[in-house]
Amino acid sequence: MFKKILIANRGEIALRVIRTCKEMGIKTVAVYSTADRDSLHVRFADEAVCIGPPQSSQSYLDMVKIIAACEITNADAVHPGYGFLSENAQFSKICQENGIKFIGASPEMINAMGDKANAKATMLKAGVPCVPGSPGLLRDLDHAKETAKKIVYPVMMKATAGGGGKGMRVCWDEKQLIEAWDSARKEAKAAFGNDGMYMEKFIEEPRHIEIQIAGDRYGNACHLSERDCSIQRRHQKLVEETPSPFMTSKLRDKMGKAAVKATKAIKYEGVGTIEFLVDKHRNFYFMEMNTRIQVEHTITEEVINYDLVKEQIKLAAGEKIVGKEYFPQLHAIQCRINAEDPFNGFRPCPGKITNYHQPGGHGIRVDAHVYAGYVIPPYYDSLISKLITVAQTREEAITKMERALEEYYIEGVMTTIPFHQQLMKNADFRAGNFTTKFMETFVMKK
Ligand code: MV4
Repeated sequence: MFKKILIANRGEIALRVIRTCKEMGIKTVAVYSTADRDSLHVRFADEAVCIGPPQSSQSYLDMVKIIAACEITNADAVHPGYGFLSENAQFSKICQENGIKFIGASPEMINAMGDKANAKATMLKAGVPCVPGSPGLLRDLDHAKETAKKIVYPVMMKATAGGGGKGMRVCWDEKQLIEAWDSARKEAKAAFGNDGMYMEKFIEEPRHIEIQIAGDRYGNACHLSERDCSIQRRHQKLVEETPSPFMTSKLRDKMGKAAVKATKAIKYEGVGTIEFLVDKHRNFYFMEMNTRIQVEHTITEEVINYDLVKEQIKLAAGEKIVGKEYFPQLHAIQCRINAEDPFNGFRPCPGKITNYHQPGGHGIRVDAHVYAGYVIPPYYDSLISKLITVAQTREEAITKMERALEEYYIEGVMTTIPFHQQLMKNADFRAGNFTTKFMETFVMKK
């Protein structure tokens, strides 16, 4: 097992990883930018190294400084959390070359899954259902037109280097396709330096349901059930829950088997997520694979009573999966509490938290790195905390969430608490009747 892990991240996830390391008897090293000097991850780690000014490019994304911090502190592994360097193939490689275990995917795996057209081809070969579309990249506009006719409009053009919706276009007819061809490629080129495009049938009003998976280096794999992440806005998730209210035991079995098949086909080591689109007929299609621990891993932990970060560290150290069948008996919901103004287009509201009181009691978990007096810096994402409730049923988890939100006091900055309060009262949400389009029509009451 590792003796000392450096956490190449900040905020709640850095603290989350430190907590598990402590329980495992592993020493921890925090790295921080000058903007995060007073952050809790710095205080709770055994050692802390300042790695530069506030801008991510000069601190949390600066690989040279992070490797140097590993060397100074003699850390034998790096946990990248989510975002930042967590899915950076070059960083994974540099760690490898310096004899530091990267607690995440190998460079080859990150590259294979980071190229979406390539990932899709790999999944198709493994027998995982994918959206009908172009086998590989589109050669030119004529090829795109031909392909669209074959799969029948509406179609979606996607950037192979994409993710998060960049370089993605829905086309309802050939005229739109012609327009999209240049604009999508230009957008992809600017964002990723790669304008490779592929095409799929457009799935209307899908649900975003993902399966948590784990694999070990001996070829064993298992799945840990699903998370419904359909409540999102501009590709930012706001609420996640498990089980999905749309799930049936038959569909879970099918999706779970597909996810395990995918994991084994690529010999995946570590924890990861297979994202699926699910249409109204409960057809499901592979969308993307995430080779990191995700923000919403918490709800899975709550319903199966299993520390996923601990599992991740154990798998990275070469331990075997204890493959067991798992059936969720509980229901968990996570609300992301962001420093944003939900009454004004969720605009970020960094600043000082002047007063802070967090909810507690049975079935409530708060993952947060903030406290009264903490200043939310403007340089990073606006996540303040993750509020998770767990109960026997979905109804009880919602009721508990309403109670917890009411108890939650964050003063000094605007937060998404009022949004979550209104969402929990929404009839469609309560009925489990929502797709990824839900937020397009949701309006805040003043
Ligand atoms: C789609 C789709 C409909 N049909 N693919 C959005 C991000 C990227 N990872 C894939 N995305 C989508 N791909 C086909 N063939 C709709 C989306 C989509 C979406 C997916 C999941 C969650 C939220 C979404 C919001 C808008 C579009």
